Amino acid sequence: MKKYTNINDIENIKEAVKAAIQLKKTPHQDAELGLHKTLVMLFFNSSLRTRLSTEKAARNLGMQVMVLNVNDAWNLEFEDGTVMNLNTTEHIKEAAQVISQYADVIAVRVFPGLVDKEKDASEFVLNSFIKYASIPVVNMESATAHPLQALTDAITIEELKTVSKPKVVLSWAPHPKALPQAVANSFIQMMQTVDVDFSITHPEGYDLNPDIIKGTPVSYNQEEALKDADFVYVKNWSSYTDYGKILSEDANWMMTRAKLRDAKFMHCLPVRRNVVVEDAVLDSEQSVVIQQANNRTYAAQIVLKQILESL
Ligand code: AN0
Ligand code: CP
Repeated sequence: MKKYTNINDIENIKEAVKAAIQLKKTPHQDAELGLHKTLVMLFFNSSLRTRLSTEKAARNLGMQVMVLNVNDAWNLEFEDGTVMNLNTTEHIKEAAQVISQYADVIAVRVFPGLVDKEKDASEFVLNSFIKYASIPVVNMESATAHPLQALTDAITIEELKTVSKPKVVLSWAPHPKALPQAVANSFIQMMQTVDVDFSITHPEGYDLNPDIIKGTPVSYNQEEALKDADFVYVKNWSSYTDYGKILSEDANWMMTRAKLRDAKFMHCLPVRRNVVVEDAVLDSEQSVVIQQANNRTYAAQIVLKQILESL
């Protein structure tokens, strides 16, 4: 694999999910593969899981890891041909090439601004790294996608399912801050790829990019959508149509034990307790959020492994 910027970069997702479940049993089986290879992780935004699990995965493969919080480096310019006499100090052209001298793989986390829809959709930061770096690029959550999380979620569902084709529902939840659509987008694409009965529920005004939704059923009636669900994946996102806006903070959309019934509760974390989901769910046996977080390591490890094999 030459890059991992969206889930389609994985040639065979079913095989990758299986391989990740196997890696979980023998995480050090490829401890030599990454010897003398370096992963540089660049963070434009906060992270707990992605940062630690990706580093852990790289170390399991014998790699060296360097982490740079981009706010500690020079202010980057992304526009071509700009007169850089304002706040930006270094152009992405140099920065990406320089990082490529020190690393064998570069991973980037960069959230959307949620102001300019076209600009966010262009993935200008991630794509600039792809354009100017001479090494493989891994997406650690970009403006529109979080493919490491989606792979994790597929692994978790595969491990925990008790029927061959489980019913999976993505349910919107309220949140006081405007959040990206990235996690939802990648989860939807992943659920469209694996063998599940998948649907989405959210309030009116929260319809996601139709190019991602495609034929997936969407209901504005949460109660109806959740009927007989095996897995309920809860996530907030800000409006896509009224771009970046919070249109509803309706607490009725919070996930509760009563609504969840017998389903497993999934969330990528971090999660706001008693806003997105009530304590009684998170603290119950039905919550699988910690298993999900654990699987982040093996999702990252299978991705890095396939990239190292292609170097
Ligand atoms: C981010 C988001 O919703 O995309 C990161 C989730 C992994 N969440 C927050 O900023 C709270
Ligand atoms: N789920 C996830 O990506 O968590 P972090 O933002 O903490 O990395």
